[in-house]
Amino acid sequence: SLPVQPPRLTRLSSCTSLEFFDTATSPCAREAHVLVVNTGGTIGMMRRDDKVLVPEANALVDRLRKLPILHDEMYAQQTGLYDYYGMSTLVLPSIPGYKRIIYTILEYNPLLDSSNMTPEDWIRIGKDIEKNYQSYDGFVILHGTDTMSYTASALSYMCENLGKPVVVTGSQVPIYEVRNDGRNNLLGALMIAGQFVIPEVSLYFYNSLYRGNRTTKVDTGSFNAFASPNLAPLATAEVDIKINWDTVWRANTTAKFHVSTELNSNVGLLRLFPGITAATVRAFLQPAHAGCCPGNCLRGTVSLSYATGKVLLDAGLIAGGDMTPEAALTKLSYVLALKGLDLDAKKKMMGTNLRGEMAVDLAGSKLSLSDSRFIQVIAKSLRVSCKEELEAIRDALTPPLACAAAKNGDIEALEALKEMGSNLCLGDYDAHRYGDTPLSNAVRFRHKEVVQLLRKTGAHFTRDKLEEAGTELCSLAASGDMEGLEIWCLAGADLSKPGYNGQTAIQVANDVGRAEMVTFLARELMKITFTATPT
Ligand code: ASN
Repeated sequence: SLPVQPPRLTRLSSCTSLEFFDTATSPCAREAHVLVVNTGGTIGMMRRDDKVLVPEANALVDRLRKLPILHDEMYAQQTGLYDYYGMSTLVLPSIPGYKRIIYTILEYNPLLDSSNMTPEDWIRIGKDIEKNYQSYDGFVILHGTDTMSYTASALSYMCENLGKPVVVTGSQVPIYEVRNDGRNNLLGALMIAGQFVIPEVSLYFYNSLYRGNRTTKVDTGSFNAFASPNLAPLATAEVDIKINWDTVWRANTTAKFHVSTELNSNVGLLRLFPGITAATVRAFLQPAHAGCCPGNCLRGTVSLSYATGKVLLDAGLIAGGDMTPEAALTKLSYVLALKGLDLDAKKKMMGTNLRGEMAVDLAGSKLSLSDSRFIQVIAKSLRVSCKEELEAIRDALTPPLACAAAKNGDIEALEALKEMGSNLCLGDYDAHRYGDTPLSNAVRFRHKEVVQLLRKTGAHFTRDKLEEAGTELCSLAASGDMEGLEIWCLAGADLSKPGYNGQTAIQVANDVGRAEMVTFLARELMKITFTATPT
């Protein structure tokens, strides 16, 4: 049950530092914010009198608000949720051991049955993720099941250097019906997107989280509609949520997140069958010029050890390994559209594992997270060997190391930590006392480049910290500290946020006659006005 507390705004304006309130009973110190993009699908459909299912516009938020397992109205009221985020935002009830998951719904118009979706729709989703990337901890895409695996596969390639979870989900029965799978699917997807750093495009369905580009729809009549034939689930949500951390795919770079929105539409799927003629194949390949061969079986890989396979390879076919047809098709579309690569490089890419869509020959060089040398050295010196212990060490060590690196302005150390798969948004071991995160340390110790690096990898301040920032901004304005204001601004602070006495930084700067600072603040405020946020 929710600890009784005064509304957020009163509480924040009556104290100036996080240390003043009891964080053990302050759930808002532990909130995660997820953006839910509602593209359509059965999950939000209504059954007409003639039993036909049709999408229903502008209904989901209000309907979810009335479902206590998906929304906690009391918490929303007590914390001023709507004042802060608007009426499209909801909050999950408290789940022991979890952050409070706040979610904002962005609904598409028109809502689509996924069998009517095209690559244009994938691009739209990708753009919305990119536009909102810095403001959210994770993303849930509500989508129809018919083409969900195609969308998840396409997004997995389009999202380059992804550092946050993108979970695609939907349902077989509308969320408003008495017996339905939508509530569980949405709830599970939200919990995973808000609580865990699984920086992949994944697909959550019927208690399992799969890598999106490994899935295929296998059943229209079962709640268990998807299979991932060649890769075990990334997570299972039974009595406990168990994450298979060693399987989780991570971009091993600190490069900026980017969504590639170029896709080549001259691609197609041709199923080889006994008796198919050369003329059929030739006619099919006319416009496309490219062929990649995923297996015809659900499970397993294309075998190159047969004479027939060899003939196809000699004819220019690229073996698709254990990719699903959905993963192979969308990969072809993505790779062919890449700029600055010749055809040979593109062919090579088709046979390379880009986002965990195909098994790799580990005789090669790629190291997995648990092989990371640093962790091994530590593990050896501490005499641990099993996977769980290694993970525990990594999870315990990397947040304080990241905080220390941010404090010292050590960009190289941060890059190394990111390459190990650490989440640079996480707080220090004592975050619950001081609220330290790498980003807050970088701001406090004024390391501009570190702030930029952290923002690039998606780090952001919590709502509390941003609320609190108003007072800090005013005091910086009063003391004429331009550098301080700049760094807060880089870190994502809202310059229009008032301080404890209701004045904003620009008013303070004006009152004390700092003309240069007023100009600076006015310019920055203008920029913010033009940055779109979803409502
Ligand atoms: N026809 C629906 C869709 O793909 C099926 C579903 O969502 N269960 O949009």
